[in-house]
Amino acid sequence: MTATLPNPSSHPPLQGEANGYDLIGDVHGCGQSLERLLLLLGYQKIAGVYRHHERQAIFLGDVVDRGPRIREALHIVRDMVEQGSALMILGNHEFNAITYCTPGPTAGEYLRPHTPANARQINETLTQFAHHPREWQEFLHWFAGLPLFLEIRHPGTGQIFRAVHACWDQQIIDQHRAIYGDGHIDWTFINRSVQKGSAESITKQRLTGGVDLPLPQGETMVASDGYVRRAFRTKFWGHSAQTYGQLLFQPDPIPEHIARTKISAEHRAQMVHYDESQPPLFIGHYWLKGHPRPLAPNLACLDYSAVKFGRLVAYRMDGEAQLQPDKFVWVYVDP
Ligand SMILES: [Mn+2]
Repeated sequence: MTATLPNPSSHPPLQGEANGYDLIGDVHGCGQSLERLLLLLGYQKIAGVYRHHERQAIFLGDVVDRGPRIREALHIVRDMVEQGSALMILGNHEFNAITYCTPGPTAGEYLRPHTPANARQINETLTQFAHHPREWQEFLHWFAGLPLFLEIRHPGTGQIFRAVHACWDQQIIDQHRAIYGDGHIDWTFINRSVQKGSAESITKQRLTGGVDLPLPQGETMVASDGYVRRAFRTKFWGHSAQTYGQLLFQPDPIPEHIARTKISAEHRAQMVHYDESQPPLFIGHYWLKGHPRPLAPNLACLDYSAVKFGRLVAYRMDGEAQLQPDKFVWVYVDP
């Protein structure tokens, strides 16, 4: 008897074998929009799983929370990853889901405290899985096996490109690699990530949440989502920023008097620099609006607020060194 080999034409590419990669931003439960985007990108549903004969999708994290079809979106993505037609990195929402649902050392408590704000973030996901508790546990364990970042060499051009949910911080990534070899985590990492000041908490926060700076003098502001914020999101590229307003990278403005203030030496020291000599990098996370375009020649954010009736956005990466405006592909998300 001879072993049956998979038919090469029906076998999706493995990592490093694809001719191209389709990086996809924050899905946040927009399962129907995801299917429309995959079809637009030329993926076909074969035996229940979306595949492309020569391309691989890379999900940039935050598939869960907020939207109407979280469970469907997760099944689509996990099936693709298990069949080799996609890769996925962790977003802050998947990471928070793991810690929110994992019991802590104290009886009755969880690694991520069940505060009203934390509960609100995950509420839609838990509601949609209310009748599928075992399935939800399986997804949580699957999340724990995903990496925080990827670095891939395009097989055609040899060009390296990178993916992380919010911020590529080389120093933190080097530290993580020294322990784990690559972007993966384990349960020790997850347990330590909730201890304030631990290396793991800094790694998790920086890579999946980016660089937040505190508002000066302990000021607070109410963001458009209703949350009270003590910090604001900043850029980690474009180093010409002199004021906080120029450094700001979030949909909500900060108070005018802060926006005009010169960046302090202390805050300057906390900034991360991703300069234009670095390989192309893909991120999600930042709730962009408008017409998708590169943020820098080597940087694209693919989160265009799909779940707020924006766009679900992909970038078709074919190993180019400079990202091109015409390689963004998207579907509009209708109310
Ligand atoms: Mn997100």
